[in-house]
Amino acid sequence: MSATLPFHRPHFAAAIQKQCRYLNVDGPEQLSLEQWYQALSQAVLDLTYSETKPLQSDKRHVNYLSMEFLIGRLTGNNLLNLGWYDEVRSYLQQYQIELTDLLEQERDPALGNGGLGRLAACYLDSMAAIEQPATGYGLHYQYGLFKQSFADGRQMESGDDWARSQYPWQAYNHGKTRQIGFGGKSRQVDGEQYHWEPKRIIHGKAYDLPVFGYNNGVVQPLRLWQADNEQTFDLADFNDGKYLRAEKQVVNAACLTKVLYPNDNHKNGQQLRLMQQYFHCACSVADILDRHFSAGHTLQQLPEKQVIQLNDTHPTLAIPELMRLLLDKYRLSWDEAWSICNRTFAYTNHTLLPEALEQWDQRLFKRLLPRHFQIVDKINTLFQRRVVEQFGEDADIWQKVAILYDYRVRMANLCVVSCFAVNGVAQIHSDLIVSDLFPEYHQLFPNKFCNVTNGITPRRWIRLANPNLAALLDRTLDGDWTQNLALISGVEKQVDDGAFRDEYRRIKQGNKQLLAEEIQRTLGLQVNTDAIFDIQIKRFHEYKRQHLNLLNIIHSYRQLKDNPNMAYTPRLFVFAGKAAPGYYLAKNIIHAINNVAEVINRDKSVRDKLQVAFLPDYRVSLAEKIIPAADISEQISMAGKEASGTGNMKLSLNGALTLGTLDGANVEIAEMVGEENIFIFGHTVESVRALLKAGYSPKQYYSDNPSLKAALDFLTKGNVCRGDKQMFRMMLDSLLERDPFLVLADFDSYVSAQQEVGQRYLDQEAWLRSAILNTARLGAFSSDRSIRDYQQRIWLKK
Ligand code: 26V
Repeated sequence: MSATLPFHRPHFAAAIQKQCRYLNVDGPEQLSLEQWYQALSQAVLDLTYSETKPLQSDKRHVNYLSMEFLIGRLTGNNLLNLGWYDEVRSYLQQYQIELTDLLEQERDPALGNGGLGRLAACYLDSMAAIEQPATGYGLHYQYGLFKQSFADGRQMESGDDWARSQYPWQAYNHGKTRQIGFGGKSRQVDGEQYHWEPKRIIHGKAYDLPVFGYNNGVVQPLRLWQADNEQTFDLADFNDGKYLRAEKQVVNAACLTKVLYPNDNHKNGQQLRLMQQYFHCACSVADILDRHFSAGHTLQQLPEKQVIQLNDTHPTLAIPELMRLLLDKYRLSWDEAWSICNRTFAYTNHTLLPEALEQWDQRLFKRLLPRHFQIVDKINTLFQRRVVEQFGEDADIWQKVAILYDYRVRMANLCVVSCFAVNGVAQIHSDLIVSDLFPEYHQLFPNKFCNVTNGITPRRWIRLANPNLAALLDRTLDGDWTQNLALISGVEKQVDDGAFRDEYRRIKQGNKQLLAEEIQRTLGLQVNTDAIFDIQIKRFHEYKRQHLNLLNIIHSYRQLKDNPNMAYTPRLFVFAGKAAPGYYLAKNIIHAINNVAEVINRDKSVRDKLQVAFLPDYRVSLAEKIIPAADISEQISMAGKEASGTGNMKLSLNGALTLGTLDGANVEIAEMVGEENIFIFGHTVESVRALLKAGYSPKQYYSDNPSLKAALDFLTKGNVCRGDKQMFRMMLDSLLERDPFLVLADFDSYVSAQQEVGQRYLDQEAWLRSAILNTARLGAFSSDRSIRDYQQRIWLKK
């Protein structure tokens, strides 16, 4: 174990004083809150710069390649991991500065879409914590995910120029600039030897962010590549006198990392996206080789010293890029190069949705990356021989497993063929990968496939987000649960202890009060903090079924209107989440929720019983405010569609009871917490299959179920649609004509489960017990455990 970094108050004071000089103020007393934040984070960087050290270890170095890292705000997290949080808080008190207010000044870089990006950030935290040497490689987007606001209930998007004002946690790394080629030709030089002559070159500049390990003095980099417009003139065009065309390409180069693609679980065939992917891979692979050689290792040692973990198929081009370098630059034979690649790359699959599986147009691919195309073509041809050996000449099988097919390059297939390991992100998902997505591959390579269930870092998701719960755990448990979350099972012994129960209840109530204040500030809505806080926070997607939640809300509202004296446990429904700007149906659902919310929240007759709050601009820092306040965690995807989910883990660990389907990690959460402490409803993977096979007719459900009919019809009546019956047509047509995610088929079961939730909440003592048991039994969902699984099941294999 490395040692923790001591905190020297005088050194710290001096570092702040130095920042005051940079900021042109006389002393700390004169700093504004924003300046305090700048001074504090810079001071921490200065003080840690020479003190922390990269890990010295014989372990294989993990190169985690991801197009997305949703890192969240860093200052609080870094202070916490350094063990300086309390000292800095007390230091600030002499200036009447509240550390939490200061931390609110920080931007929350949105360099990812959702679960996949946040998972990458949790994994960096865990690798530093458990001393797994690692480098994160990503892109330095100028604009992160758009900011969301609402206008008349509709989603509005605006740009998020996150690093425009000074962002203290990144450092430009001068020595690491790369030159990346695009286009041009691949020429045969002699015999089997090829040489790629790109048409143009784009520079990749490295920005490093520090990832501190928890209490161990470790720091390792998250390296983000930014495209640069220096020297990007197409020289040939320039000399031809086509000056303007040459200049246009300067603009293009600067565009390359301009913006994060805002799609999530949906494919996007644009050239710029493919260029981003190659740029990310080429910069990262070159950097990995540099580091490997600097450590004195040989090419043959690459698989023994390095592993390249691909976060979904987005960084797949790293495979042909490494092949190209091994073949063309280092002059290895095909077999030698292939053997190295084959033992270096591992692939994590994050979705089964067919529309999210990446495929590139072959002509586009070839035009942009001619040499890489040749390499992929050869991998495909050699693989075809293998398939014929195993299955004979079978066109149906080839159609499924081919890498090149129908003028498309299929990235997932390239990954499975080239990597030594393929993993899913929850047990049910990994099983479905083998049984539904890649059964033929499983026959060919039975040992490649495994499961690593996702996890979340307890540092951010308890210690930082829920400090009062953290303090209670500190007092209750022996040993540091922050680095060994398995210890949290010790809470189970306290479940009947009066003092512990009172404290746990008080903390939840306090967190609900804080969220109520946030809702009041952002929406001007005063909410009832005795209500059940029922939370659905995630990207908007049909398969996640926010509209199922909405239909139950409408159903409850109608019942309350018809029967004002009926027994109903007060509810606050909270939503947060963004829809991809081009995903009109998802935006239509957002609009519907906002309009229904407005009607309900304005209706005095249901006030204090039913309220709906849709908080705009969901992001990591907002999640930290919502999650500790949750009573119910909505995880209601159609079974088989949500690969894992990670919000489900955060909510349950913080004492929310899950209301969910048997999908993704919900299945494992149910096993851990026990069926008395979770609400499971709806079709299962098997019954979904049977229903679809028998022929599913949503209209039938509509006509047979008067409550469902009334709930759907509500959306075309009165104030909700402001007299415009067409307003929610897109959503209604989809539900009534196709309903691809069985919303109507699960309506009854969901409504019953919601009624049971209301009943159970009336017994406050039993509810509290369940909440405590959720916290106590979720230790296995720490991302430290996930990383250890990766070590044992994947990174130790070669
Ligand atoms: C796909 C695409 C397609 C091309 C355009 C840009 C883009 C961006 C992201 C994606 C990712 C789709 C896969 C994904 O995010 N999966 C989620 O991964 C989480 C972490 O494993 C998991 O918890 C969620 O269940 C799963 O939906």
